[in-house]
Amino acid sequence: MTNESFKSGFVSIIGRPNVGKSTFLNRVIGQKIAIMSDKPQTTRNKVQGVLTTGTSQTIFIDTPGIHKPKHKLGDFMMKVAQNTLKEVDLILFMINAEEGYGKGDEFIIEKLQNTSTPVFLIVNKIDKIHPDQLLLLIDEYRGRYPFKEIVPISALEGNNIETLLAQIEAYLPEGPQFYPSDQVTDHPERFIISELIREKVLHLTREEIPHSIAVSIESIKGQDNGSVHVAATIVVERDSQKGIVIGKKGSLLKEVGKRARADIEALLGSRVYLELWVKVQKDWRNKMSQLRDFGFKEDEY
Ligand SMILES: Nc1nc2c(ncn2[C@@H]2O[C@H](COP(=O)(O)OP(=O)(O)OP(=O)(O)O)[C@@H](O)[C@H]2O)c(=O)[nH]1
Ligand SMILES: [Mg+2]
Repeated sequence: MTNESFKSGFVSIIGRPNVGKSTFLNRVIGQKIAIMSDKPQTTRNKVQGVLTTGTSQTIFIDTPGIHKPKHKLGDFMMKVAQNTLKEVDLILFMINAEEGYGKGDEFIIEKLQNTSTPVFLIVNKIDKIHPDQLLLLIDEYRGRYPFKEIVPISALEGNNIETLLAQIEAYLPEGPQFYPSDQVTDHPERFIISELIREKVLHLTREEIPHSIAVSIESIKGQDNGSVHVAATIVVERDSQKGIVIGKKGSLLKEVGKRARADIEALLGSRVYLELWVKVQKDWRNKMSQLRDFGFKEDEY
């Protein structure tokens, strides 16, 4: 890059679970790199998405929703979210316009008091509320923290995203292009594939299952005919959960496979043969050794 005024920087997206952080990231990147669901605590690890324009490169960091941890995995998720507050150029604190100010936000604002990084308040899901309600909500938050900008958006419908991107660019420092223009994430395909499979299980199951699963990719092999063979294991905590994930005569697992295969084919741009297994590993969320096996490595963050 010879252009001296090129800007680049890191922007972290934080907020309570389920406010739409991952939906926003995917919308901005224009490709699905972070999984989304209507269940809280969908995102477990940070996901970086890279947006390159003619004048700037922004690396967005999607983080797990901030909540009170109940197990080691939860502790890990909170550390990931909090560590991303350090060494970024801008923080986007996202809230759900439908919910008012709550304890969770209070906790996040406390954390923000310790940083000198500029913070935007992003009011998401404005498609769900009346404009009058929006003004009241903004007033409620404005007094609690010196936000540099307050930007209402709908990540789902795309409202006001371009305006927000322009405001973000204004806050980025001059800097080099860190990633090639066509690279949209720094995550290996392996990770995204395991996440896409996990997302389908989240969508097709209820209650305790979504939080009890992990997906591990055993192998990804290109075939002579140009297709790709993926073998993956869905890990659950109890035998009863294994039964649920497999479903009657294997019906649920089959549906997971069908939906995940379609997404993985879109990601890889080739035909995919997906082989899925289900395995029980008791209480894996509380075992550090198993968390590491599933790629939750603290020292990387
Ligand atoms: N109506 C509406 N729904 C939205 C909007 N943005 C996200 N959602 C929905 O909100 C739910 C949660 O979205 P996610 O993107 O998974 O939320 P998240 O903040 O990443 O959640 P965690 O990873 O659990 O912290 C999904 O069902 C989305 O479709 C929006 O602008 N409007
Ligand atoms: Mg998320």
